[in-house]
Amino acid sequence: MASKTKNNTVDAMKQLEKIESQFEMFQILNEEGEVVNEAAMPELSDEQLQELMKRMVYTRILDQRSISLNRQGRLGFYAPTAGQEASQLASQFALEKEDFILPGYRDVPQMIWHGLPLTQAFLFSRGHFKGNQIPEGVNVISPQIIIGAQYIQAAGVALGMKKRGTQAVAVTYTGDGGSSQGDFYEGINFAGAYKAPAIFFVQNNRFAISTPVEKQTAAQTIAQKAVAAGIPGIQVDGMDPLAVYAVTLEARKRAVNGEGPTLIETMTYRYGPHTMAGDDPTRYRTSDLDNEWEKKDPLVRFRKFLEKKNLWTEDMENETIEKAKEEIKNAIKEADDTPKQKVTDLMEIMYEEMPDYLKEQYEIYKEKESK
Ligand SMILES: Cc1ncc(C[n+]2csc(CCOP(=O)(O)OP(=O)(O)O)c2C)c(N)n1
Ligand SMILES: [Mg+2]
Repeated sequence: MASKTKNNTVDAMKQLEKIESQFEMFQILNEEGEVVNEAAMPELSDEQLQELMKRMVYTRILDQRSISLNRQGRLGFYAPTAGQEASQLASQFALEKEDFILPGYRDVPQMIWHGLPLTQAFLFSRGHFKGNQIPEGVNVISPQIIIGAQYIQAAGVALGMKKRGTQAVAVTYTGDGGSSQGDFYEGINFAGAYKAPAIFFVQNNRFAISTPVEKQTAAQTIAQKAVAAGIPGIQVDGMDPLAVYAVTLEARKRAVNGEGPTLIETMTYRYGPHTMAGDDPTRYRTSDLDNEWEKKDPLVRFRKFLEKKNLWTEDMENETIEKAKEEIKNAIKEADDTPKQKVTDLMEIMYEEMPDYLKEQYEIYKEKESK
């Protein structure tokens, strides 16, 4: 028998509505490139603003070239990035070299701007082991394919940094779909409990392959999931590079000051398919939705902002595009010139000391490869 509701029962719905209403999207530049939040403007020099624009233009070209190279059969796995440049590059722009990035499969741009040579990004795409041999001093690990697993690893890296007294942060990225995984909750909860210096990004591009975010969660925002972990959560306009930069910088400051992790939800969109492995977005997204988001484009918005300040010209844009094309051409050539990986390579790099049961197979392959 259902019991009668008492008058003094907590109004749980009201409590939820109150919490959800607090999570407003933070923005500095609107779609027209106008500053709508002067007080929050980050202190960036003219050169830094230009550099950020260059990186976004460069990365848009890298995306276009990577898609073509994939279609020509010259690249393997590739997850398109166009649309997500502000979310990816403005967040990395707020980091220091000693910070450690734990990326997902779509986050190759952040790895490159954190120091990974382009050739290695191409080798990673081809499944070559040299793509995963990150140079000393470049603080990134290979992109995570298991959705959400990088959140757990980031919590661990951040705790390690804290224990060593390193003045740096662990930064990780997942998607809206990733925020449904158990690892997501375990990661933010653990980092919160230990006040570990981590920044957890959820790049909410509205779809997990074909699943819309509305089917992913009943929560109004992903940022509010931070509340349960007892850490700050911020929803930011992920098409606005200045807003993304500003919230990342603040989260970083808090983390190195010993104040613990932050969850940042960037509202963004991927223009292309999920990956190049046959996904067709027209089957689950309308052209109206695509158009709505293309109007928010981070490059268009930031270009308008810079042009008004006389900080960006067509010549600068073309120079950046040419530089990108030239560097991409050289990097792909270098990847082509890299010796093909052999079975014995994989066996050699896997173990410091090869187990006896593999030694026999190793000799067989060594013999085959010598012919
Ligand atoms: C644990 C796990 N489950 C399922 C998959 C298959 N998978 C690959 S990408 C993806 C969707 C992820 O969407 P989201 O987190 O929103 O990231 P986005 O691709 O949109 O950047 C899924 C389900 C996987 N890689 N790992
Ligand atoms: Mg997504």
